Amino acid sequence: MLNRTKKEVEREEILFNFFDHVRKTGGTLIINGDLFDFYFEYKDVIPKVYAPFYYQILKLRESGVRVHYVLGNHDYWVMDFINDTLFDKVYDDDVKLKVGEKTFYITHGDGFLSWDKSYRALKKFIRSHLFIWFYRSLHPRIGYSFANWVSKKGDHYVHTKEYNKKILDEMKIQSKPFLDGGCDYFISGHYHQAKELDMKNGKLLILGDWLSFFSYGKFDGNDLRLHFWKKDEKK
Ligand SMILES: [Mn+2]
Repeated sequence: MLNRTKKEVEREEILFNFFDHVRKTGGTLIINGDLFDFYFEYKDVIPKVYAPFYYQILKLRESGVRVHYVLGNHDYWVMDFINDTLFDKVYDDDVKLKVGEKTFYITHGDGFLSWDKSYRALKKFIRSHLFIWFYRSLHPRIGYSFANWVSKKGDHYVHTKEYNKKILDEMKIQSKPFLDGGCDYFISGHYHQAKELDMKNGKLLILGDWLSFFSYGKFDGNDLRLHFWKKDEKK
């Protein structure tokens, strides 16, 4: 079997269990980035460790659910497999969507913090044509080993209360112009906290994650709410 920890397999089961639920409800599923710990696609090569996941997405789509994907900072480097084969729609940047009367601003969220200047420079660099061309020319064994090393090094997604509050206060400031400018909802991932906040105009949603929160936003045609899969709906 593929080289994964017990925890990873358990999380995957919970996610697929959620997908079963979405297959029954129908609608559109928008995945807001960082679904993969690391995804880098080559002209003729895709990572095999996610094969069960690819299968689940195709199954979802076969049942009539549309699946959109907003690229995150762990999985930005996609090609035609992700863009054309796997998902109905892929966004390589923030996206504004109108559903009925409501306008959604959806961002993965990385690079939004005002003090994150060096990260924004790094982000620009690792998304540049030159960097991607260079990285793609490395053998996948090297590219993946390096990325896994970086990823494990930075694997501290459980933050202190103070840090989370600082992020939330900043995201309130960052989302305000969008919400004041006509968006009903500002949705961000990335920050590993699950928050639903009514703002002066509209609502700020920070989606949490599927590592410890198992949380998601659900729009019922009228309002967008944050849900917790394990607590609310797991049958
Ligand atoms: Mn992220």
